[in-house]
Amino acid sequence: MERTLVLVKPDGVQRGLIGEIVSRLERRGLKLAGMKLMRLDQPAARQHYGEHVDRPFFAGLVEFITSGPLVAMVWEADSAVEIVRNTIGATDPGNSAPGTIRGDLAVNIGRNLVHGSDGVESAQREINLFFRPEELLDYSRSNDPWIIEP
Ligand code: D4T
Repeated sequence: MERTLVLVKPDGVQRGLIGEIVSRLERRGLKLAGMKLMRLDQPAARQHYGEHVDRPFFAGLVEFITSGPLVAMVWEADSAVEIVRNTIGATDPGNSAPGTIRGDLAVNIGRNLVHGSDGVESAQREINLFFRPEELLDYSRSNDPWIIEP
C-alpha cells in the first residue's frame, strides 16, 4: 500500500482548518497511518524544501513553514500520492480547481495550506524526515471492503 506525507502548514493551523483538511482526506477514503502536531526547526525545513534552495521564494518559505505549529500526517491508499495531490489541488490556488482543498480554501501560493508529497520516492524521504517507523501504524478498518474492492 502506498504512503504519502501531508502537512497542514502553519496557515492551516492558525486558520482553524486542521479538522476540515483531515476530514476531506478521511472522507475520500484514505487511511491515516500517523499524525502529529509539531514545530519544524530551520534545519529540518531547509532539508524538507531542499529542492527549492536556489529559488527566490526559498527564504520566505522556510520562515513561513517554521513560523508556527504544523500537523504532519501519513496517509495510505493505492496511488496515495496522486490521490492526495488531486485532492489538494494545484500549487497556486489561482489555478486550483474548485472542490480541491486549495481551490476552496486558499487564494495565495505562499499560504496554500497544505503540502502533499509529489512522488513515491519523495514521499518515502519526507516520511522518514517527519516520522520514526514506530510512529506509523498498520491496522485494518472494518469498512475497508466498502472503500476498497477486496
Ligand atoms: P508543497 O511542497 O508546499 O506541497 O507545494 P507543491 O509541491 O504543490 O509545490 P512546490 O514544491 O513547487 O512548492 C513548494 C512551496 O513553495 C511555495 N511557493 C512555490 C512559493 O511560495 N512561490 C512559488 O513561486 C512557488 C513555485 C508554495 C509551495
